[in-house]
This record gives sequence, structure tokens and C-alpha cells, in this order.
Amino acid sequence: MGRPGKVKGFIDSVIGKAIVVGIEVYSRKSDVSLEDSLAELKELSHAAGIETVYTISQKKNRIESGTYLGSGKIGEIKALAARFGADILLVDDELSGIQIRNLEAELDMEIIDRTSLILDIFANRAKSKEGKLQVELARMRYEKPRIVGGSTQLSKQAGGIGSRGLGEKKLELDRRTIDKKIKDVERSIEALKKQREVQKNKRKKSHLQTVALIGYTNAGKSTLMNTFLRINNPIKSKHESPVADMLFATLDPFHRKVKLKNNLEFILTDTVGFVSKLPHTLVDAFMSTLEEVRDADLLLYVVDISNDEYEHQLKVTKNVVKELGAQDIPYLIVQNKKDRLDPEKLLEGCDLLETSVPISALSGDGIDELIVEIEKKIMKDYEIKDLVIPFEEGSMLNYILENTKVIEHEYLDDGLHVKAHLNKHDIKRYNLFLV
Ligand SMILES: Nc1nc2c(ncn2[C@@H]2O[C@H](COP(=O)(O)OP(=O)(O)OP(=O)(O)O)[C@@H](O)[C@H]2O)c(=O)[nH]1
Ligand SMILES: [Mg+2]
Repeated sequence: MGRPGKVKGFIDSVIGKAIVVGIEVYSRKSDVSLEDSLAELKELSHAAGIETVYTISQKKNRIESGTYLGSGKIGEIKALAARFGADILLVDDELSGIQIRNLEAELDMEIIDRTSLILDIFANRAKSKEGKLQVELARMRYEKPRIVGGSTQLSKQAGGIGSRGLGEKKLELDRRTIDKKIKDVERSIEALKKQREVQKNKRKKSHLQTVALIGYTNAGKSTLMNTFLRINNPIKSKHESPVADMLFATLDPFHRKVKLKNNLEFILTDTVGFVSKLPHTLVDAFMSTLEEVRDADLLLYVVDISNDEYEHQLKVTKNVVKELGAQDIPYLIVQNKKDRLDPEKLLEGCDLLETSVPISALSGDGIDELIVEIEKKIMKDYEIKDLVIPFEEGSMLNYILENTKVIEHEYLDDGLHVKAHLNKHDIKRYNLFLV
């Protein structure tokens, strides 16, 4: 159990060996402990095919502005690199262009910072056109202030780690070209966003409530989505959300209508997973897709309760939600992977103030309880109404039976007598038939 050390990367072969370094600056406030942050960084490096051979953590009053690390540490790293055959220095922070260049010159190692590593993993994961453009935009915005004296530094960085990033493209850009390229990509994203908006408006027209799955990467959001989709219909895999035991399996939002036996219907949205210190360039670039979270009526915070770090991961999720301005949306905590936990521990984990539901998305255990809680949340805007619908109003009659939560119904001489949960929109529509 515990740390997601078992999370498989997407690259089987190791592309390099790294020494990992993290610094805690006393005066700098952080939501994440250095220990948690470093453990995550190792996971991330694993996902990018980098083996970590040694970890250094340091507490300091300040960062060296030119070299990030002090000369003593640099000497230590040189010796360690020789001893372990490490060719990469992985830094748990975002470095400036000058820091990268100076460290490279001193150490003769490839210098990779946390942001660049995450960008690289995203670049390798992105499948949709929009996802690819968003990652490209994030990468360029990260590169731009790091261009030192022309294009040399950038070309080295922009190729991605081990020159695999961004679809193996080596970018040889100077600052002017990068500005133009950024504008072009922004325009393309804007155009795609418009297309997506059409879809969004279509969903809105259905007047269904939207439930969004959010949470730390690899928590089981997509698995839960598919479990919901399978409840009422055996579906083909191409209509499912991709699931994989790896970081950032999902990048593109994925929407499906979920219809449960009791006519409870809602739109379920699957989203990109989070990690601590998610680079701002990425959050910004993904803002247009993450906006879907902001529009949701209910958020399901999916946490992997079998992971020792689950409280930390929940905190990360809450922080990102806040950053998105979605902190006021009602939510439920879904404690996933309960099958991996012994029941005693589960009780400990339940000691949370918020409503939390332990489930196994994989086996479906606990889903019924989760549905009850979802229903409580999303049906609270519904009212119970009595209606009499004449038989000649065929479509109005069918709609009520098929799309609303009916409590009781009876066919009498004057039509269908029905008691059902109606939302504001349906109350208006059925105004004539209300008793
Ligand atoms: N044992 C167990 N494994 C689970 C459960 N739910 C999901 N998993 C596994 O956890 C891994 C990640 O699942 P995903 O559904 O892809 O996770 P995600 O939250 O969508 O991850 P990202 O898309 O990367 O953010 C997969 O290997 C799943 O099979 C569960 O309830 N129990
Ligand atoms: Mg997913």
C-alpha cells in the first residue's frame, strides 16, 4: 500500500538516471511539504521514463539566484553523479533560464525542473487536437522567459526531455517567432473552443444537471465514469473514458449522459487529473477545458483512499478547485479503491467532516450508496408536483414517464395522474397540467 510507487509509466525503457533535489525555503509558504513534493516528483519522473538514483533535500534561508544551488551542493552533486552514473539533475521547483544554463555549465548534466517534467508528460499524453495545442501553448509560455541570448537555450529546452517532447519536434525559435507562434496557437484554441461551446450549449438545452469528476491523477475518475455508464447499458469501449494505471491518463474532458433506473439523469464529465504544484502555464492553457468544472452543478472529488497520501491528494484537489473559482459548487467526497483497504482502516479514513462515500469504482461496490448521495444533492432543486395530463398530450405524457423521477402514477378517465420530481424548467413547461 501507500505511495503510488506501483504506478506504471508510459515508457518501458529508462531514458536517463537522475539525481533529484528539493529545497525548502523557510520564508516561502507552501501547501505541500517538501517530502510529499519530492515523493510526487519521483512518481512524475518515473512516468517520464527517468530513474531516480539519489534524492537530496535541503532546508535553506534562500535560493541562490544565479545557480539555484549553493557551490557546496553543486560539488556534492558532481560527485554523486559520477558515483551513480546520473546524467540528469531533476529539480523540484521552477528554474529560471539563467539558473538552468549555469547549472548545466557547472554540472554537465541535463537540468530538468518540475514544470518542464510535467509539461513533457502532458505532451506525450495529449491525443486530441485541442489537448495538443494546449500543451504546446503551455510549453511555449514556459520557454519564452527562459530564452537566453537568442535561440540556443530554447532549442535545447523546447525539444523536451531527451528531445522527445512535443511530438519529437525540435523548436528553434527566437523570442519574436515564439510570440507569433503563441498567438497562432491561441487563435487555434479559441476556434476549437467555439466548436466545443456549441456542444456545451446543446447539453445545456437538455436542462440536465452536470456532475463533474475531479481529483488527483490516477484516483479512478475514469473508471468511475465507466462504471456509471455501464449501469444501464452494456456499452462499447469507444464510448468509454480511457482508463490506465498511469499519471495523467485523461487530458481531454469527456461527457456522457447517465441515466439510472429511477429516471435520475445527469451529464457526467470526466476531467484531467491534478498533481501538486501543477504548473500555472498548464492550468492557464487548460482553462478552457477546465471551465467545464466551473459550470458543474455537483463535483465528485475522487480520492484513492488506499494511498497513504490521500489526505494530501484531497488537499491538492481542493486547491485546484479554488484556483478555478469552483469552490462554492456543492461536492461529495468519493473514497475510491476501498477494495484495497482493510475495513478497519476504512473507518479511520471516514473521519472526515464532509459527506464521503467509500466505493470501489472497479467492482461497483458502494455505487448504490453514492447514487443516493448524488441524488440528494442534485435533486434538491426539484419539487414534487401532482399533475393530470390528458391522453391526447402524448409527447408530454411520455416525457414525464421517461425523463422525470416519478413517485406514483395512475391512468384514470381524464388522463394520467402523476406525482413526480420536476425541475424549474419542467414545472414551467407543465404549468397547465399542475393540480
Ligand atoms: N483496486 C482498484 N483499482 C482501481 C479502482 N478504481 C480505479 N482503479 C485503477 O486505478 C488506475 C487508474 O484509474 P483511472 O480511472 O484511469 O484514474 P483517473 O483518476 O481517471 O486518472 P487520470 O486520468 O490519470 O487523472 C487504473 O489502473 C484502474 O484500474 C478501484 O476501485 N479499485
Ligand atoms: Mg482518467
